[in-house]
Amino acid sequence: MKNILITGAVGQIGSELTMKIREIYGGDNVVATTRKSEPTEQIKKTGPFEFIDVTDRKSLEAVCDKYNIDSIINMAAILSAIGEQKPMLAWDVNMNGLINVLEVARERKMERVLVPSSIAVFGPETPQVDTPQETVLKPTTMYGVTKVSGELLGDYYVNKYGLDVRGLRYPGIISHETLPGGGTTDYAVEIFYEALKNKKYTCFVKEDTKLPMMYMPDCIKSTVDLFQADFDTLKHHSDFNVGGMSFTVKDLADEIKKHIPDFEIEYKPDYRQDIADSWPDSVDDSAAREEWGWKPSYDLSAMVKDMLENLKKKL
Ligand code: VAH
Repeated sequence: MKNILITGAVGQIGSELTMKIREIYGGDNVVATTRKSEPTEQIKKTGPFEFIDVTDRKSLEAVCDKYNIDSIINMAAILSAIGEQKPMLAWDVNMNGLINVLEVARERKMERVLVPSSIAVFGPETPQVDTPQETVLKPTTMYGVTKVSGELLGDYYVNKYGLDVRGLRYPGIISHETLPGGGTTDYAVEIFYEALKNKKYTCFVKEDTKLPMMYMPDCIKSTVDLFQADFDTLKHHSDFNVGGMSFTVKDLADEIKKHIPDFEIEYKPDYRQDIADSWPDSVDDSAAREEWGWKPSYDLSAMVKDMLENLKKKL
């Protein structure tokens, strides 16, 4: 890969992934793009930046041709919570945007496309514990519908056109650099800001809500490892389960209390409880471990310690 384009490069994952990909491939070879959000100074000064809307194929084609792009990392997405408030927007960005990315990559015979998926592909009928790589995919959110469709579309482009498409099912991602944007797992980030600022957090899901989560360094590592994996070693393509850790909100609050003893949490579940309840507690990521050597580094206590240390500096 010599010229890489990243969509959604100002989002929670995209903003840190862009910096890592630039570190590996050279800043000038990685074009960061977003629809309208202002990029950070860091992103602006370390390489090319463009405004594009993935739902507008012409804007995507123009940037791909301007920089002779040979690989696309498509981070642009409307996440689960906003997706339930604006389902047609979620379909438009997540599906029409993806079709544009895949078609532009196919027409230009690009080397590689990475399209994130999510544990949101799973639904109430899916086994909740150690969710298998191959299982029932009947999501109850529009976001989940777009992620299942995205996986099927990605694999179709692999099988029909020989386009090298890869994807991984992100769990909830926790980070201290960029706030998440409209996900159901956002509580696992908000709780740290509130604990440090107010020593109190009102959580929008119940204390026994257990979900698979991953700390951003592991998220970046899994994305880069899959992006760089040898195509011939992959039996799966667009849909790898990847796990990091699994914990309840109570586990997380109790771990934070080890550092902030007078931290208090209360629970006021809202519409996002139903979304969280439809997702698994933990996933079986043996396929990712076998096919491209996936191995997480962070557990709950290491993540909480690092998050608090970094947020204290930031806040
Ligand atoms: C969301 N953070 O909450 C995203 C993610 C697994 C959840 O896809 O929508």
